[in-house]
Amino acid sequence: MSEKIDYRPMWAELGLDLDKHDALLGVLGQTYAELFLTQKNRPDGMGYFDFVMSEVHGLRVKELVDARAAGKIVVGTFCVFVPEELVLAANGVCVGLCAGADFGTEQAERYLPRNTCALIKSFFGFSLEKVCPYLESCDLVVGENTCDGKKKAYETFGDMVSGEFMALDLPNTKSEEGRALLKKAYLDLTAALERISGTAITVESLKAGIETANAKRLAMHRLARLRHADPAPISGLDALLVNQVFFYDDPERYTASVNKLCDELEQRIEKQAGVAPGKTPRIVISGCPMAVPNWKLPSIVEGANAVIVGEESCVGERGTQNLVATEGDTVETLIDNLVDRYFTIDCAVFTPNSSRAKHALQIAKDAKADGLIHYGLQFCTPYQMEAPLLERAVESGGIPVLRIDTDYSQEDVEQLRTRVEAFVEQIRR
Ligand code: BJ8
Repeated sequence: MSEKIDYRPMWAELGLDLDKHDALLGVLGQTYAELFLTQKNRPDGMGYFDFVMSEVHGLRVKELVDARAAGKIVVGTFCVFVPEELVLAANGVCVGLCAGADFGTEQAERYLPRNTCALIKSFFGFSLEKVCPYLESCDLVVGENTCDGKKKAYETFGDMVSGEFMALDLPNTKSEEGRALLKKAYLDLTAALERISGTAITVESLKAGIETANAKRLAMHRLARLRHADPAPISGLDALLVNQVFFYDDPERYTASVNKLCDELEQRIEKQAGVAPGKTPRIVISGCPMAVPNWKLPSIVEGANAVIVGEESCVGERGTQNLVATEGDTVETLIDNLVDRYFTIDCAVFTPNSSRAKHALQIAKDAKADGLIHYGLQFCTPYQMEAPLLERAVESGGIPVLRIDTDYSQEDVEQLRTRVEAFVEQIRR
């Protein structure tokens, strides 16, 4: 059985600090058991995702090590603007590197101002404390120039990674010039991937990559639609986990597992079987991405007898919306297709960015939500600045909004609980 495999030699080989890594896995395992395994009426299909999480630093990392031994490259990313399609086409494996836990904060603050968002501090902390086997497995780490925090942090971070580091210049307006900049970034990335992998990206390989990534997204669209049912067939915590595993797992196996889960959810809906009774207050979360193991706000919301039915987030529908067209006879045409799709991502680093509020309202309406909680990480200027605009747009569409700014610490949990409980009472039908 997998739990008998001793991964410590592999972790040591990757250069991890085994004692600190043990401490991290200990906390992660305990938190996971408390938050996820205690939920009632979970779909059986979540068993696969429980397994993935139990092996998140084990089996999956071994797969990456084996893939590299077989000649593939591993590419680490921090943003949904880095197209997995290109990585797959270059015989690569794409993994998300954002981290969602306070770890190594003191160390991180030697390099970063204290008033840096928790997400950036976290990936610095994981790297400095040598506890992230994904980061240590990367041949290439791509850091995208989006918010000022990330942009400046990568100047330091680029020197800390063991593989190669590439900064990807992204636009901040949805103009023609912005579109051209994004295309240039994808052409540069294509060249870097080809050089590092020694594999030319062809029309066939890029089409295959597009189809694989589209299939993943289609499965997520299906899951999002099924969550519109009342009673909700799956908890928001479990759905968030599925969205988080999106960034780590083997894409084909992942798509098959999500579709299997969706088959089960369809049967549940038919039987009116839910994770919470019908008419339980329904909430959509909108805002900053929640990377593993950032489950703080969703656990508070669902602990307050509400159910989360959608996420306007990069770890959610902002990240998975829209497909890439497969038509085209040249690599450049297919890259144009990538640009067409990725340029629609309404990250708050774009200005203006009114489509995000419209999308949030649409998600809330489709999911028959009673309220929306805007989740901003402290010191995240783009999302915190955009929050009042989004709040006005969503409230004028008839959906009450609660704005929460927080970080990864547990210090404000009781205060958040009080605010969320009051909001849930306010929106109860
Ligand atoms: S496309 S949301 S994944 S940039 S929380 S580091 S914005 S200060 S993560 Fe993001 Fe790409 Fe946009 Fe999505 Fe900066 Fe804010 Fe921190 Fe953030």
